[in-house]
Amino acid sequence: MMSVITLQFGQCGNQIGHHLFSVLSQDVLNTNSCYSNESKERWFRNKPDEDKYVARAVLVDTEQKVLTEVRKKNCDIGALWKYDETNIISHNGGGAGNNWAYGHGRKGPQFEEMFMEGVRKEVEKCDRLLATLSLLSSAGGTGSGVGSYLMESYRDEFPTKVLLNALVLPYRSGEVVIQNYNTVLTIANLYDVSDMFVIFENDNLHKMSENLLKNKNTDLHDLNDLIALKIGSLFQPMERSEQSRIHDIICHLIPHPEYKVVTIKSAPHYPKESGVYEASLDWKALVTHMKQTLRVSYLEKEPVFDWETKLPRPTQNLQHSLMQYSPCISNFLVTRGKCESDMKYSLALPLDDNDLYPQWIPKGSRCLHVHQDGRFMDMDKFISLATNNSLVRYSLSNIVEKAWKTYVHKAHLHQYRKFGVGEEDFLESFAKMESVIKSYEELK
Ligand SMILES: Nc1nc2c(ncn2[C@@H]2O[C@H](COP(=O)(O)OP(=O)(O)O)[C@@H](O)[C@H]2O)c(=O)[nH]1
Ligand SMILES: [Mg+2]
Repeated sequence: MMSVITLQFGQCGNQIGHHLFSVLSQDVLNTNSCYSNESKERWFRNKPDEDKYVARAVLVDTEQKVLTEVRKKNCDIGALWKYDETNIISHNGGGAGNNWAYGHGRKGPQFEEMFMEGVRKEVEKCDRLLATLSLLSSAGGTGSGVGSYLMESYRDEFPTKVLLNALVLPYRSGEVVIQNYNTVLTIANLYDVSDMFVIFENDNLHKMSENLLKNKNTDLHDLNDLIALKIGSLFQPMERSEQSRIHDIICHLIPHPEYKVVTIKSAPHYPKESGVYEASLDWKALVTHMKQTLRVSYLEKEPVFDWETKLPRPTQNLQHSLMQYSPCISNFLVTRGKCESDMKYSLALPLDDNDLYPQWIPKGSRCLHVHQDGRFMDMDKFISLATNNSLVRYSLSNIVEKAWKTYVHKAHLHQYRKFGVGEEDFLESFAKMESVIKSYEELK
């Protein structure tokens, strides 16, 4: 059986990690789902003499706050799982100052030995290591800077293992200015080290939480619930399906190393209290809804509207002449929940349409669909679409443009120079980002 090791970096990474393992454990540990054995083995280790499953995870933070909470939750008597205390790695050094350079140049090296020790121990405890999944935000200093540094160390020691990054992009407004610098440096430095990025945008998640879950006081934990569901629905094993092997998901989604950025669309999301809602939806409506999320406006070729923040509607016909889609490299559709078998095989067909892909993408490598009759998180139906497509360029170029505007005024650069990140490093990172954005722009 094959396993995944999760790496949690900084406040965001560690908070998401806790939500993720809670979702995964809820999904399988107390039910007899068809993939529970495989799933337990994938995410947890279980020693018979221990009372709880132990997450295959290594946690790193430069601050104590989040890890202290994690340690506290580790002692919850009712919990089904916990972290290995020796894999919780922190320093009393007071944060990374929301500065990629400080995290990368100063703090990263301090953590390296303990971190790699933890990772090696986890690798030894896997029958076979399937992939490593790291969780972090790009905007702070620990996840971004320390995380980048440590993933480079990981890559040096394990050059052939699959490395996935789940990366949270900051809110577009209202946060610190240098978040854009940090994001550029993080993505640029991790691009060649990683096999795939799964990008999460706090703005989109926030809207989903407000519009769909009716959370008027949406906070980061609500966003993390959504992130955990998305990651879980994509990476939980599938019953008897070779394609649920993470390696195959990545081979399909990332056919070319220039295009490594994936987002996960998912539905339905609705307030916990209103269980009636889901029953009215059929699979076709959900697939249509997924396709809608790839729409761009006909003239501006920009995203029309974030369809993911709208409720899917019972079966609707798309008016083809008025629609245009953002060009895709590849799509991976996962459906979990009961479905009649004659329908199962044709479900993903709308996502194979010519109008979604540049001509040079062969028909057979467009949309891969895997289906699982068993429920995910006890939901009647759950659909998720991991999509490698041109829409990401809007988010990436928004960040790069803002970073560049600050950069030409030489604002805040001394804070980076102090820790060894100079003009050349910045220019190299900008160039890397520009080339990624350009590749996505050129998809037609
Ligand atoms: N979705 C989400 N975003 C977070 C969370 N915590 C922090 N962030 C975002 O992450 C960025 C700050 O990074 P943070 O993880 O706090 O910094 P670090 O501890 O230095 O890595 C900001 O853009 C926050 O909006 C979280 O739990 N969930
Ligand atoms: Mg922090």
